[in-house]
Amino acid sequence: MPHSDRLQLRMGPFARSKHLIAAKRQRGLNIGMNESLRLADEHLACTRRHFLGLAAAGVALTDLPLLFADDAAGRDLLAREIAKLSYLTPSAKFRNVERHKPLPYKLPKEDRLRLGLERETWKLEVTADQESNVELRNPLSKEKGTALDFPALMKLAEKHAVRFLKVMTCNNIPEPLGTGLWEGVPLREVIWLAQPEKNVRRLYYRGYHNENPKQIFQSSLSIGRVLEDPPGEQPVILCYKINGQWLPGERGGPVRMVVPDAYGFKSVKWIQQVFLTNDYQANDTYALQNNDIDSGMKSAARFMVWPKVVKAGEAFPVTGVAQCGQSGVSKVQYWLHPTDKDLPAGDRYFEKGDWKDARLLDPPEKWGSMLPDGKLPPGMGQFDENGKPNEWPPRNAIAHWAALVPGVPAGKYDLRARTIDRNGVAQPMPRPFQKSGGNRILSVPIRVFGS
Ligand SMILES: Nc1nc2c(c(=O)[nH]1)N[C@H]1C(S)=C(S)[C@@H](COP(=O)(O)O)O[C@H]1N2
Ligand SMILES: [Mo]
Repeated sequence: MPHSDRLQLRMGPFARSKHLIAAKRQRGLNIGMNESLRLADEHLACTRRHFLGLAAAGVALTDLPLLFADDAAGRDLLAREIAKLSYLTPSAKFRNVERHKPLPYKLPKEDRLRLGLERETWKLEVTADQESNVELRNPLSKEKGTALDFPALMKLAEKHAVRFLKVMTCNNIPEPLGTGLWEGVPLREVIWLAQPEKNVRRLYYRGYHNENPKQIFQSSLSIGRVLEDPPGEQPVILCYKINGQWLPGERGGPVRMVVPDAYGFKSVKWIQQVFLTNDYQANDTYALQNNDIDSGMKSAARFMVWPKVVKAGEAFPVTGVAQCGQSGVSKVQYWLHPTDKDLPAGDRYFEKGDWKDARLLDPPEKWGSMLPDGKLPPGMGQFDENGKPNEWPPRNAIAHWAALVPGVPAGKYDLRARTIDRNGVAQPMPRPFQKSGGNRILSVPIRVFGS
């Protein structure tokens, strides 16, 4: 993360897995966990099922790690937690990336109403960039009384609403911020209301910024990306719901942009203004911070749960999530390497490691307790009419993975994980530069003791 981001980022409340804390306390467990990932609870439900399945199939799991133990206490604890768990991250558990002071959603309600930060008063303007020669027949503006309001957006939603899964990831933060089921109206429907005629190459857009130019956070897209979606890709949307509920203020509500194939900075929250321009250059806030603002999502494996300490010769479980970028994910691999043994020389991207296949877990049966019966609604992008994913994992979303690592002699080890995309290319290739999305191969330390 660049220095400037570190200063500006404000994190959501530290939402560590209650289940893990309880399990740790109860059993004196010493497990590692990716504290910044808000997917922990959801994840445990999926992966535990996998390990119990292995045990049931007769795979010998000596001393199946306590986290996954099937004794009565563990079962109760897990059953209670599993009931709440899902693939989707509850909105309140996302990590927030926001830089406004005060935060728009923390203003008093009467201010939010006055400033268009509530559904009752929200308005979106779609106008021509004054420095450009765009021809627009019907600008949607507050001044002319033609701005789009929430009822008008809902009217469009009746006919055009779309829903899809997307993991929100900041290109400068290795772990995903959260996975949502986002619902909205394709932005192009609103662009067409404004009747652009010619000289339009890009659009740029911004959210509420406390009427302070220094707090403007804006992003841009080519008009082409907004008007047309490549095969298998979802549209750019004006999003008003997450996980079946109205989009809350902390997630960018009442309405935010969601750009399915892009990193988080394109998905501007508290959206209020769109400008059409004939400028051919991007003017994203993130462009000024050395970021590659044209980058599509990358595939990358991240850790969720691993043992910090294991016994020599005993197999142990490790789990994680795989973010599915534009080239998909065909598998996840892990590599356990003794810390004091030299790494292969000149092997910058760990291509010569002794990589072993992990298991990519199937789509969950229950996606989230916030959905009726945990089921996805009908009409999901990325899924067919029977609710089957067109490909797994879906592009721009995630899948859970798990591996049972065979026992090794005592010593200190580094455990690494990586994805292989659908072109057969291993992370962090084909795009290893971090300012287009942090996809470095991560490692966690594991200590193996005694015999
Ligand atoms: N208005 C506004 N929108 C914004 C931001 C912001 O600071 N202000 N941050 C962006 C960045 S950099 C990211 S990574 C995502 C994070 O989305 P989240 O807070 O819903 O997790 O929001 C984007 N949208
Ligand atoms: Mo970001």
